Formats: sequence, C-alpha cells, structure tokens
Amino acid sequence: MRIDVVSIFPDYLSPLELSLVGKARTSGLVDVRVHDLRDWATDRHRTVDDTPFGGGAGMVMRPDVWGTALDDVLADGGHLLVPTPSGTPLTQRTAEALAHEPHLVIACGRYEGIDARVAAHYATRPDVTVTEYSIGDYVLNGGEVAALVLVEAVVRLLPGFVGNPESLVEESHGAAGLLEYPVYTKPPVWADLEVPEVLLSGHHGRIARWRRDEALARTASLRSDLVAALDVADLDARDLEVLAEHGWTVLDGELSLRGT
Ligand code: 6GU
Repeated sequence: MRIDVVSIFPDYLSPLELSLVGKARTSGLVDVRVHDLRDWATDRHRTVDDTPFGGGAGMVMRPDVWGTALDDVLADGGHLLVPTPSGTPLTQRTAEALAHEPHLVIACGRYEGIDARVAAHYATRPDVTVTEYSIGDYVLNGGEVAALVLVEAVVRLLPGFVGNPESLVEESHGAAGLLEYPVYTKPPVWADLEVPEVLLSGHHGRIARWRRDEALARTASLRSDLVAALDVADLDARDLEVLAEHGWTVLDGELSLRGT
C-alpha cells in the first residue's frame, strides 16, 4: 500500500517513523510519503491560505495550491481522504475497507479548512474516491493528528502486520460489535485486587463465557448505540440474559431498551 500525506506541518507526522507503523514501512508493507504543501505554493512567501469569501473569522486554504499538489500525488488516481470535524465518523469498518486499497492520499487542512471546491473537484474524477472523515465530536486545529489516527488504524490491518491475527478479531469494535472484556496478568493479587477466579480455573469454556458476559455488560453500560446495532441472530440465550440485566429485551426481533 502507498500512503501520501500532504500538510503544512510535515514534522507533525514524524511519529509515522516510530513503532509499528515505522516497522511496517521498513519491512516494505507500506510506502508512506509526507509532503509539504508549501512546496506547491507559487509566491515568494509560499502562501497557502487567504481570507474567506463572505467574511468571518480565520483563513481558508486556497484551492489552486491544493489543486497542483493533489494533481501530482493523485496522478495515478487513489482514495483522497480529507480530515475534517464535519466529515463522516471514522469507524473500524472504514479502516477495514481502506486496508484493501492500493493508494491513500490524506490532505491535512489547517485554519478554517480547505476551499470546498477541492473535495468537489476530485470527486468528479473517475479514478479518485473522496472521503471527508472525522475522528470524533471535538475540534482539532488541523487534520494532522486525524491523519496519524487513520494511518495507524489502517496499517495495523494490512496482511502480515500483526503477528497474531486472532488479536484483531477479539478487540473492541471487531466483528462482534462489542467492547473488549477486561484483561489481567500476574501478579494474581495487586493493590488488594484479585484477578477474577474463573481466569485461573483453566476451564476454557467457562473463561470464554465469562469474557463474553463482561463484553456484553461493558457494552450495555457504556455504549447503548452498539447494543442497538447488534444482530439478534448472533446472540444466544445467555447473551440475552446478560443484556436483560441491563434493561435490554427483544421486541419484534429487535433489541430495545427498557423505558425507551
Ligand atoms: Cl478529522 N479534523 C479536524 N481538524 N478536527 C477534527 C477531526 C478531524 N475530527 C474531529 N475533530
């Protein structure tokens, strides 16, 4: 996979050299290239922004500078990703889909954002897909951190990245649609807190059931949106019992929360 990131703060993306993403780069799994948007500016001051038409606070990034930059990095097509708090939420499903693509380009905006014609223009190219995405309901100063988030979420899913592919299945927001169960290691007692006895029992069936109960209970407590999205066909009698303890019942084949 190839990933190009365009930013006016290329140093902000140096964490991509570190840790597992850095290892994936070294091993040739992914080719990450970080570009300075100002390299495509044409004036002496390397200007990339201007005042907004219609007035208002802040500066808007110019479409002409972005256009020459993106024409270069998207010369052979690709998936253009634009981090913005007004984009569609980035989910594990998005990351899984992007992990199958050969070429991602991330256009990091700063100031009040990028002139809206940039996304509109590239969306008309048959060899380019445009996705504006958000990493949550809060505002960042620019897209760089959101670009790091996307690269890490996608690169760890590339075949050959993780030693044990099973660790990808059970984790939070994996295929089961549940938050992860709590995990423990040695020592068995720490700060007067004991590791749940079942985990020391060696009964693999009981351990699996306990973990699923914990995942269901945690998801029911913290993320009713995830419970509502579960497929009842994937739930067994014990699953429904745990969910019932948190107020969920099946009504017309759908999970529904008591009092709603
Ligand atoms: Cl993707 N970009 C920016 N600038 N702010 C954000 C965001 C993205 N997601 C949440 N806040």
